[in-house]
Amino acid sequence: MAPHVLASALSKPIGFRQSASLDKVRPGGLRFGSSSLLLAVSSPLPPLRIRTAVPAPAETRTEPLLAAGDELKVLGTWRSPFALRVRLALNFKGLGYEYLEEDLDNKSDLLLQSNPVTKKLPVLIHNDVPICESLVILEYIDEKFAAIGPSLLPADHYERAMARFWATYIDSKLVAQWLKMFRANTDKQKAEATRETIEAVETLEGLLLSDGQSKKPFFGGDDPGYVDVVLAGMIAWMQGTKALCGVELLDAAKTPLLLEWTERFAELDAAKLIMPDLDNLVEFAKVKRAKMMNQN
Ligand SMILES: N[C@@H](CCC(=O)N[C@@H](CS)C(=O)NCC(=O)O)C(=O)O
Repeated sequence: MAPHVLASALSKPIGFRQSASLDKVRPGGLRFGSSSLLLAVSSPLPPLRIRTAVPAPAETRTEPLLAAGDELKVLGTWRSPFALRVRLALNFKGLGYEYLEEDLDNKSDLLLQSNPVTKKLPVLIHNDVPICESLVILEYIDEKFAAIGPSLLPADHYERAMARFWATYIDSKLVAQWLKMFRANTDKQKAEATRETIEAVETLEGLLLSDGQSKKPFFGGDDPGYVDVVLAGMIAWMQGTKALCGVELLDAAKTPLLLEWTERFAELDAAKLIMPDLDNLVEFAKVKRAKMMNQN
C-alpha cells in the first residue's frame, strides 16, 4: 500500500451513522443465500453522524467513495475485536458506512436474520446483502472495492497466501488461546493457555522483522495491510491482559517491536477514533468473567 494512496484514502470523508441500539431498526429486505426476508426500516430517531477522518478539500477528491445507491452497514459491538477489523478495513479504504451497535444479550432481528447460521457479529450488509465472518468480510471489502482506496492484501499471490496464513494463525492461536487464558477455571488450564498465548505473541514479534533482520513498521511492510487490520482488533485486549489475567503481553524488553506497532497503529487516522477505550474494556471484561464464573 503506497503511503500517498493511504494518505489520500484517509483524507476522504468517512461518515457513518451510529444507533444507540438496534431496537429501533426493524428487520428486513435482507437476502441470505437465496432466501428473502422482510423489509428494512431504519431508526425513526435522528442518526448520530460521526466523522472518522478529516474530509479532503473537494478539489482533491478524485474517486467516488461508493457508487450512487451503494450502501454499507456494519453490525458490531464496541468491544468486538472482529467487528473492529471490519470498521478498520472500511476506514482504510475510505468507504463510508452506517455503524449499528448491537446488544449481544438481546440480539436484534436484523442480526439474527442477517447471520442465521452462527448469529454472531460482525456482519457487513452491502445493499441489503449480508456477509458474515470478519476475515471473509475483509476479503469481500478488498475485492468488491478494489478500485477504491488502498488494497489490504498484497498483489503478489505468494504474499497474499502468507497474509492469509498469518490471519488464520492470529485467530486459531492468539485469539483462541487468549480466550482460554481469560476463561480458565484452573491454574493448570491458565498456565497452559498463558504459555500458548505468549508463544503466539512472540511469534508475531518475529514477523515484524523482514527476513528476520530489519524492522518493519507494519506487518504489511511500510504501510498497514490485511494482517495489521486482523491483529489490530486485539490491540486493546492485549493491552488489557495485565489487568485481566496478570500477564504482560506487550513488554518493552520481550516484545519491543509489537509494543511499538500497537502504538503506531492506534495513532493512525483510520484507527484512533474507533479503538475501544481500555478502561471500559477491562471493566466490561471483568464483569463478564464474574458472570461466567457464577454460572459455572
Ligand atoms: N470467527 C468470527 C467470530 C465472531 C465472534 O465471536 N463474535 C462475537 C462477538 S466478539 C459474537 O457475536 N458473539 C455472540 C455469540 O456468540 O452469540 C469472526 O471472525 O467474525
